[in-house]
Amino acid sequence: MTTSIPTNNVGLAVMTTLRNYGIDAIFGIPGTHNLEFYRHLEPLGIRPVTTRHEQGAGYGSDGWSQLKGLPGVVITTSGPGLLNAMSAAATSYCESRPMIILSPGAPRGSEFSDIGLLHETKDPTGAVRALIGRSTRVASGSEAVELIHEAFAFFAHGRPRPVHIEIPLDVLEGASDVDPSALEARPLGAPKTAADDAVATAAEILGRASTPVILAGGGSLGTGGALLELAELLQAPVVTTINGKGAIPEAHPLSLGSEIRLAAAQDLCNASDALLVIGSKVGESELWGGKIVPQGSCIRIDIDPAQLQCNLAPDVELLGNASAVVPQLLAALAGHEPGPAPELDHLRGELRTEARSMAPVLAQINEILAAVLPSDTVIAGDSSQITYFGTTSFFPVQKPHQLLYTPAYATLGYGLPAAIGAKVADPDRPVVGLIGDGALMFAVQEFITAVEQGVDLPIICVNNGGYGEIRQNMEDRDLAPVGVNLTQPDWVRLAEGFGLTAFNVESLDELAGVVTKALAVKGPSLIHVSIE
Ligand SMILES: Cc1ncc(C[n+]2csc(CCOP(=O)(O)OP(=O)(O)O)c2C)c(N)n1
Ligand SMILES: [Mg+2]
Repeated sequence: MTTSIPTNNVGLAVMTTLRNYGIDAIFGIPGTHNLEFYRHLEPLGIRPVTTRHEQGAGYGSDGWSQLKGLPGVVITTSGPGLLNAMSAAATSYCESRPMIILSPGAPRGSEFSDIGLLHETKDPTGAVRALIGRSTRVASGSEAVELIHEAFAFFAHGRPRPVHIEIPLDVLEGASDVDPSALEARPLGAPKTAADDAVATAAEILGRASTPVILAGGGSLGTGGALLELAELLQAPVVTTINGKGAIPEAHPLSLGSEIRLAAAQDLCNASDALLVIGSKVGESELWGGKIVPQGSCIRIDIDPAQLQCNLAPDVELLGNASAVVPQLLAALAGHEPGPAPELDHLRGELRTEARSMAPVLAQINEILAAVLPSDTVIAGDSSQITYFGTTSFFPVQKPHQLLYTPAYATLGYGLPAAIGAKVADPDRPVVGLIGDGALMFAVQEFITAVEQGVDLPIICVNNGGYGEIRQNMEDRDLAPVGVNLTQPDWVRLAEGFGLTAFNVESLDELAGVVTKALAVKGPSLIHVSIE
């Protein structure tokens, strides 16, 4: 069948704009309505990663984004494809991560219709807007392109959150109305600084503090070496949220790891005479029921004005991009003489004991992995105990984004596609999935995506016979386990069926050796570790 669709269409304008910002991979599933995005991928040098469910496309794009430092781009078809990606979009919203979702929509004139169109959905942008805020149905190619420029500016200067653009099918397939010069990437400008007087006040408080502490969240990850410099200048211990893991190297003597959810770390923050909170909502999901109630002064840095007061009212608000504000603080503290190094060994010991007591075997698995894996390895975790009782505390990282995880939204099925996305972004970087049996089953179809993408990717499945966390929750309230002890597949045969190399680990003594073998495997591999 020949068609009269112009090749210089709006699909080309949109994809060209994305390519001009450096996007060289997209995650999605082609469908009848989104083909005018797909037509242009190969000519533009954009790699399509076809996952086997759109949720995996969303999480794949998140893993890719974290390693690439660019927003993840998801392309779905209209209706079900878009809705399937919504857990991932809601995750990016909750975790403050940049993502662009492109979908086709009903042609102009048939929006909101109920006439039996393919994938007819009552109000897709209304539904998506309810979840993530930014969802727009455009009326033209120029509007779509403009929204992409706006998205990049927003990711650079706002709290990153997903953006959805719906392009009516007739617009998508129609001739481009966009001037080629409008497709060029626009300069994003310098990160936003905070008001000088607020910086001076903050520097004064921090400069005279005798027990300063830095609490770094996900919003601190762009500060590079400046955060460590500030910590050293103040001799301030740095404790991070899980999203802030690696804000400074965790082997550094001032690092207390990503342990803000532990009572001893919260006590330290609360007792400090000057607490500097950077890019964190200080939310319940990061504090595990604890509270940050500083007895001393509190300073917050955030790019989102609403977050400056969220959960904790500071004495000084520094509204700006942490990557600009931390250097501002350093400049304002020029000449400051660092105080004596804080004595942290005892506290560090307490934190490790507290963390280990939650799940000693999961601590041990992570310690084995930390010893055998290269220090720049990226671990993709999931909402499984092995991640939040294990990797967070017992897999120290050097850099940001070495643990891919969703501590707040906590969706099962994140880890495997995120690992694939990370590996697509940086094929030379060691990436390992470390995932519970329950979580892995939410995304098991993405094994074939990993095979298809040719990624060298060991996935470790920690099998405790089902939904261990929920089983524990039930026990804690005197409920007999119901719906949590799960029938397990033959994991090795399952993985082999998809074309993975698979290993069974019978005892933890074998784990290091098997992981070393898996690291040398071409393509994805599964390591099944039963800890039942
Ligand atoms: C999409 C989704 N559905 C349900 C839950 C509730 N939930 C939280 S943890 C968990 C168990 C996960 O099992 P597994 O990955 O094996 O980890 P384990 O708890 O056994 O360590 C469940 C069902 C969730 N977090 N996300
Ligand atoms: Mg389990």
